[in-house]
Amino acid sequence: MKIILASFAAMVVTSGALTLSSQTSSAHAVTITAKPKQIEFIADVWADNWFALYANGKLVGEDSVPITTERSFNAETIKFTATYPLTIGLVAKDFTQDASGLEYIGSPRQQIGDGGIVAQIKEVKSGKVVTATSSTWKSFTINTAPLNPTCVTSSKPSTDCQSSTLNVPTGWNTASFKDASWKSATQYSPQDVGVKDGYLTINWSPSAKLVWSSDLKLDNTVLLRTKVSK
Ligand SMILES: [Ca+2]
Ligand SMILES: [Ca+2]
Repeated sequence: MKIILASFAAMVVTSGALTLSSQTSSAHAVTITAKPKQIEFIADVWADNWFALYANGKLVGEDSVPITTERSFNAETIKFTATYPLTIGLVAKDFTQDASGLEYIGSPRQQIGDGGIVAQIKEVKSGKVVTATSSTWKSFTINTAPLNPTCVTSSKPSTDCQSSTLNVPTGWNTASFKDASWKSATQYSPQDVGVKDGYLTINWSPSAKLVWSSDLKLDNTVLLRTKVSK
């Protein structure tokens, strides 16, 4: 009976509305942790030559044509479910025949190939583009080859060309990863990248830009990431 009276005494009427005093509401406070809402997304990705797509650290799709394929210019459309805040990670790889970084080795076309990737991610329900690759994304280069581009004319590039490969940073595709030391992705024009095949089949949002590290030719494996807070 005492408790009921105490609670009643703490209630005040303000402008006709019944309000609990702060003392009463804090005494009865209940913390409710809402489960983050699962949202359906759809991603369009085109890569010269290969990619893997991560959402909140989880692999949600990858290029169906292996990186061992010399000419691979297909686009992929990937559906996945994830929650906000949404951290998107892309592994982007340019094809190289071996560690030299070259392609068409031993043929008259022996050359240093180039990369390039574009992606847009929409909410399935609203169709709204929630993120798309641009210079607002961060990039980190894992593999560079050749480090000595003059080796492109060598008759034995596999021994003459030098390369550099870093470890993939742990947790690079998760929300908590500190990417302050990463560089802004570099935007390229369709002409720079030489877009073809699958690129032409997707209706790209104007916000979706072709990106890579600052070196479209010599950097062959690049990580890209962004965070979308909703
Ligand atoms: Ca390429
Ligand atoms: Ca290359």
